[in-house]
Amino acid sequence: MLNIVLFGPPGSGKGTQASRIIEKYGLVHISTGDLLRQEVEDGTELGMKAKAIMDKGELVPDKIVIGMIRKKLEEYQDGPGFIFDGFPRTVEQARELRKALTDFDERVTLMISLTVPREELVTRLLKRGKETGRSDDNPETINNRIDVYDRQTIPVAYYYDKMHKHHQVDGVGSIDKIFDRIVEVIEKIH
Ligand code: B4P
Repeated sequence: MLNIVLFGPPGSGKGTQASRIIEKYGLVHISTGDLLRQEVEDGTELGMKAKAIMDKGELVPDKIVIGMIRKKLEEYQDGPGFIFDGFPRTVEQARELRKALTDFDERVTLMISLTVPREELVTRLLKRGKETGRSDDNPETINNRIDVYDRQTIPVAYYYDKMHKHHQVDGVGSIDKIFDRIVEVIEKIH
């Protein structure tokens, strides 16, 4: 299996690049953001709880997110591999992912981290907010999401660094160019 963690701050292009990677490698896409937004749309109890947290730009509790991931892993355990988009976002989530994959005799193959300056992140997310009306793409929430990333999510990069699985990719430029940089990293390892 090829199991990729796609990492980076909000607006760094994770969702955008994940679709390209899936097209090329046929991986199963697991985006915790998409899964949570689906719960919100379905009006479930979990979704109602998650919406309030997401609208503030905070992280949904680890327990909830890990439960959703385990369900997906079980569903697609015989597939070609996974792309984890926007997960793990805390060291606790990274540890739990490791445990869950070990249960299936699997592991994270590599982690790709997209680097983009804060100013560019804000510009991209404000643009998306205007175009799609996504409720967490407003100035106040965007700034908090980036702060939360710096505080709670950056340590995940050190976690994968220690295992020599962390690969940084410049996330500025055209979508095609960034995709080429990602493929170069994947091909070197896989
Ligand atoms: P996510 O859905 O993961 O949202 P995101 O970080 O903003 O990334 P997204 O994939 O949507 O955007 P992308 O960078 O591709 O999370 C939303 C919320 O859900 C979180 O704040 C949190 O509350 C909760 N959550 C999710 N996962 C969680 C977890 N594991 N634990 C706890 N809570 C969790 O793209 C952004 C924009 O940039 C797009 O409009 C795109 O068109 C544009 N773009 C992309 N590449 C570009 C490029 N090269 N140049 C110019 N623009 C580009």
